[in-house]
Amino acid sequence: MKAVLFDLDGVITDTAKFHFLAWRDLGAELGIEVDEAFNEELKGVSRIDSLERILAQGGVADKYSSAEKDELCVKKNADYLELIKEMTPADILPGIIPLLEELKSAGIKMIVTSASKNAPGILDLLQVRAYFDGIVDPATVAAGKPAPDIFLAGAQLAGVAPADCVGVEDAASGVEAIKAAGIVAVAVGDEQVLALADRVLPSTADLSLAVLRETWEN
Ligand code: B16
Ligand code: MG
Repeated sequence: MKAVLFDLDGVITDTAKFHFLAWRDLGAELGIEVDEAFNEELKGVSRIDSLERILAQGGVADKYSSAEKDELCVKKNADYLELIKEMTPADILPGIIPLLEELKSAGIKMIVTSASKNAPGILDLLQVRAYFDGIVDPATVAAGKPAPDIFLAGAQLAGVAPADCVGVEDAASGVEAIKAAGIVAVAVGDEQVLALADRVLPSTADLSLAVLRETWEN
């Protein structure tokens, strides 16, 4: 194992609740209910693809022009940024700093492979950006998760073969993307939702160099 490819939302910090609140409010304005179960399907999914899924859920996908959809995305993101602006290092999920320290000491490359265009700003708020050797810009990859592109780009940014990487994810779409890239997947969360992963852990607190290495070796 030469590199670890990290998802951000749901792995390094829990921004999922803020994405949910912002989508729920936008949905309410459009007369479309976004509940927590539906929100699960939006995890790891890009901003525009999330909006498309919400509009499809409301049966109104054809009612909006692409310019109007862009405007709705801008609105959602403004609400989201307002919600996350007070984030601090206290919002880093349990076990993440010890893991980043262990990986750094072992000389293992660390790359952020998040669908979020806000990832660099969030890493700055959390004061963890310096740990990472690179952040894949999701705007530069052709297809979002569950397509493998972002994880293949992550391996390339690390200068390592996909077979020598481990991807860490919290979302079904993300695990699917990691596996499609031919990369070993460690997931955090519900075993049923994340069944495609090579290993599922209940919490980020269970992540360690030993667990990642052991999963990669097997
Ligand atoms: P943004 P991840 C994903 O981040 C989120 O899980 C998903 O809910 C969000 O829509 C997506 O980023 C895009 O985020 O609107 O900030 O560009 O889980 O891939 O780190
Ligand atoms: Mg995620």
